[in-house]
Amino acid sequence: MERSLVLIKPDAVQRGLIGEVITRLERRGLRLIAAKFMSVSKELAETHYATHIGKSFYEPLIKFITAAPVMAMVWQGPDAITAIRQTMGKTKATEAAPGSVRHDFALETRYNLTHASDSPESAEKEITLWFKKEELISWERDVERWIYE
Ligand code: 3AN
Repeated sequence: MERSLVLIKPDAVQRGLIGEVITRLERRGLRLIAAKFMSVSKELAETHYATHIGKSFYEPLIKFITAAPVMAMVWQGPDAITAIRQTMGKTKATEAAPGSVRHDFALETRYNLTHASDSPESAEKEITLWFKKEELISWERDVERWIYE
């Protein structure tokens, strides 16, 4: 079973797309195990995007992610990292598959609505960065037996 950090970023929050993104992940069959609506400090933003330091879009990206609240979540499921990134669509909105969140609601890369972990290793790092251990809820979603074994 895999887990992924998912951020509904300031653009999606401002545009009223929190419910839309959560609905898609729930309907896909994934299990929500943590969620908090929060402001992002500069320090948290810089740690989260540390791999992008020095890139042309880094400074605007930090400004963007700290400009308004985000909905931070952890979702779990089989192959969750690939499944969630597929539901979100490719980073560049104009290359995202039809039916994905970024295809359906985004046009530009900076305003691409969501973040989702890109590997099990970064997922574990990101989950530890954004959530305390006790904020992760252990529960059974009964319908899962009709979605996967
Ligand atoms: P993803 O969020 O799909 O994993 P990353 O990790 O390559 O993509 O990029 C992190 C974030 O940085 C993106 N979600 C986007 O907001 C921003 N970003 C990436 N590439 C660009 C770019 N070429 N121009 C502007 N913003 C970018």
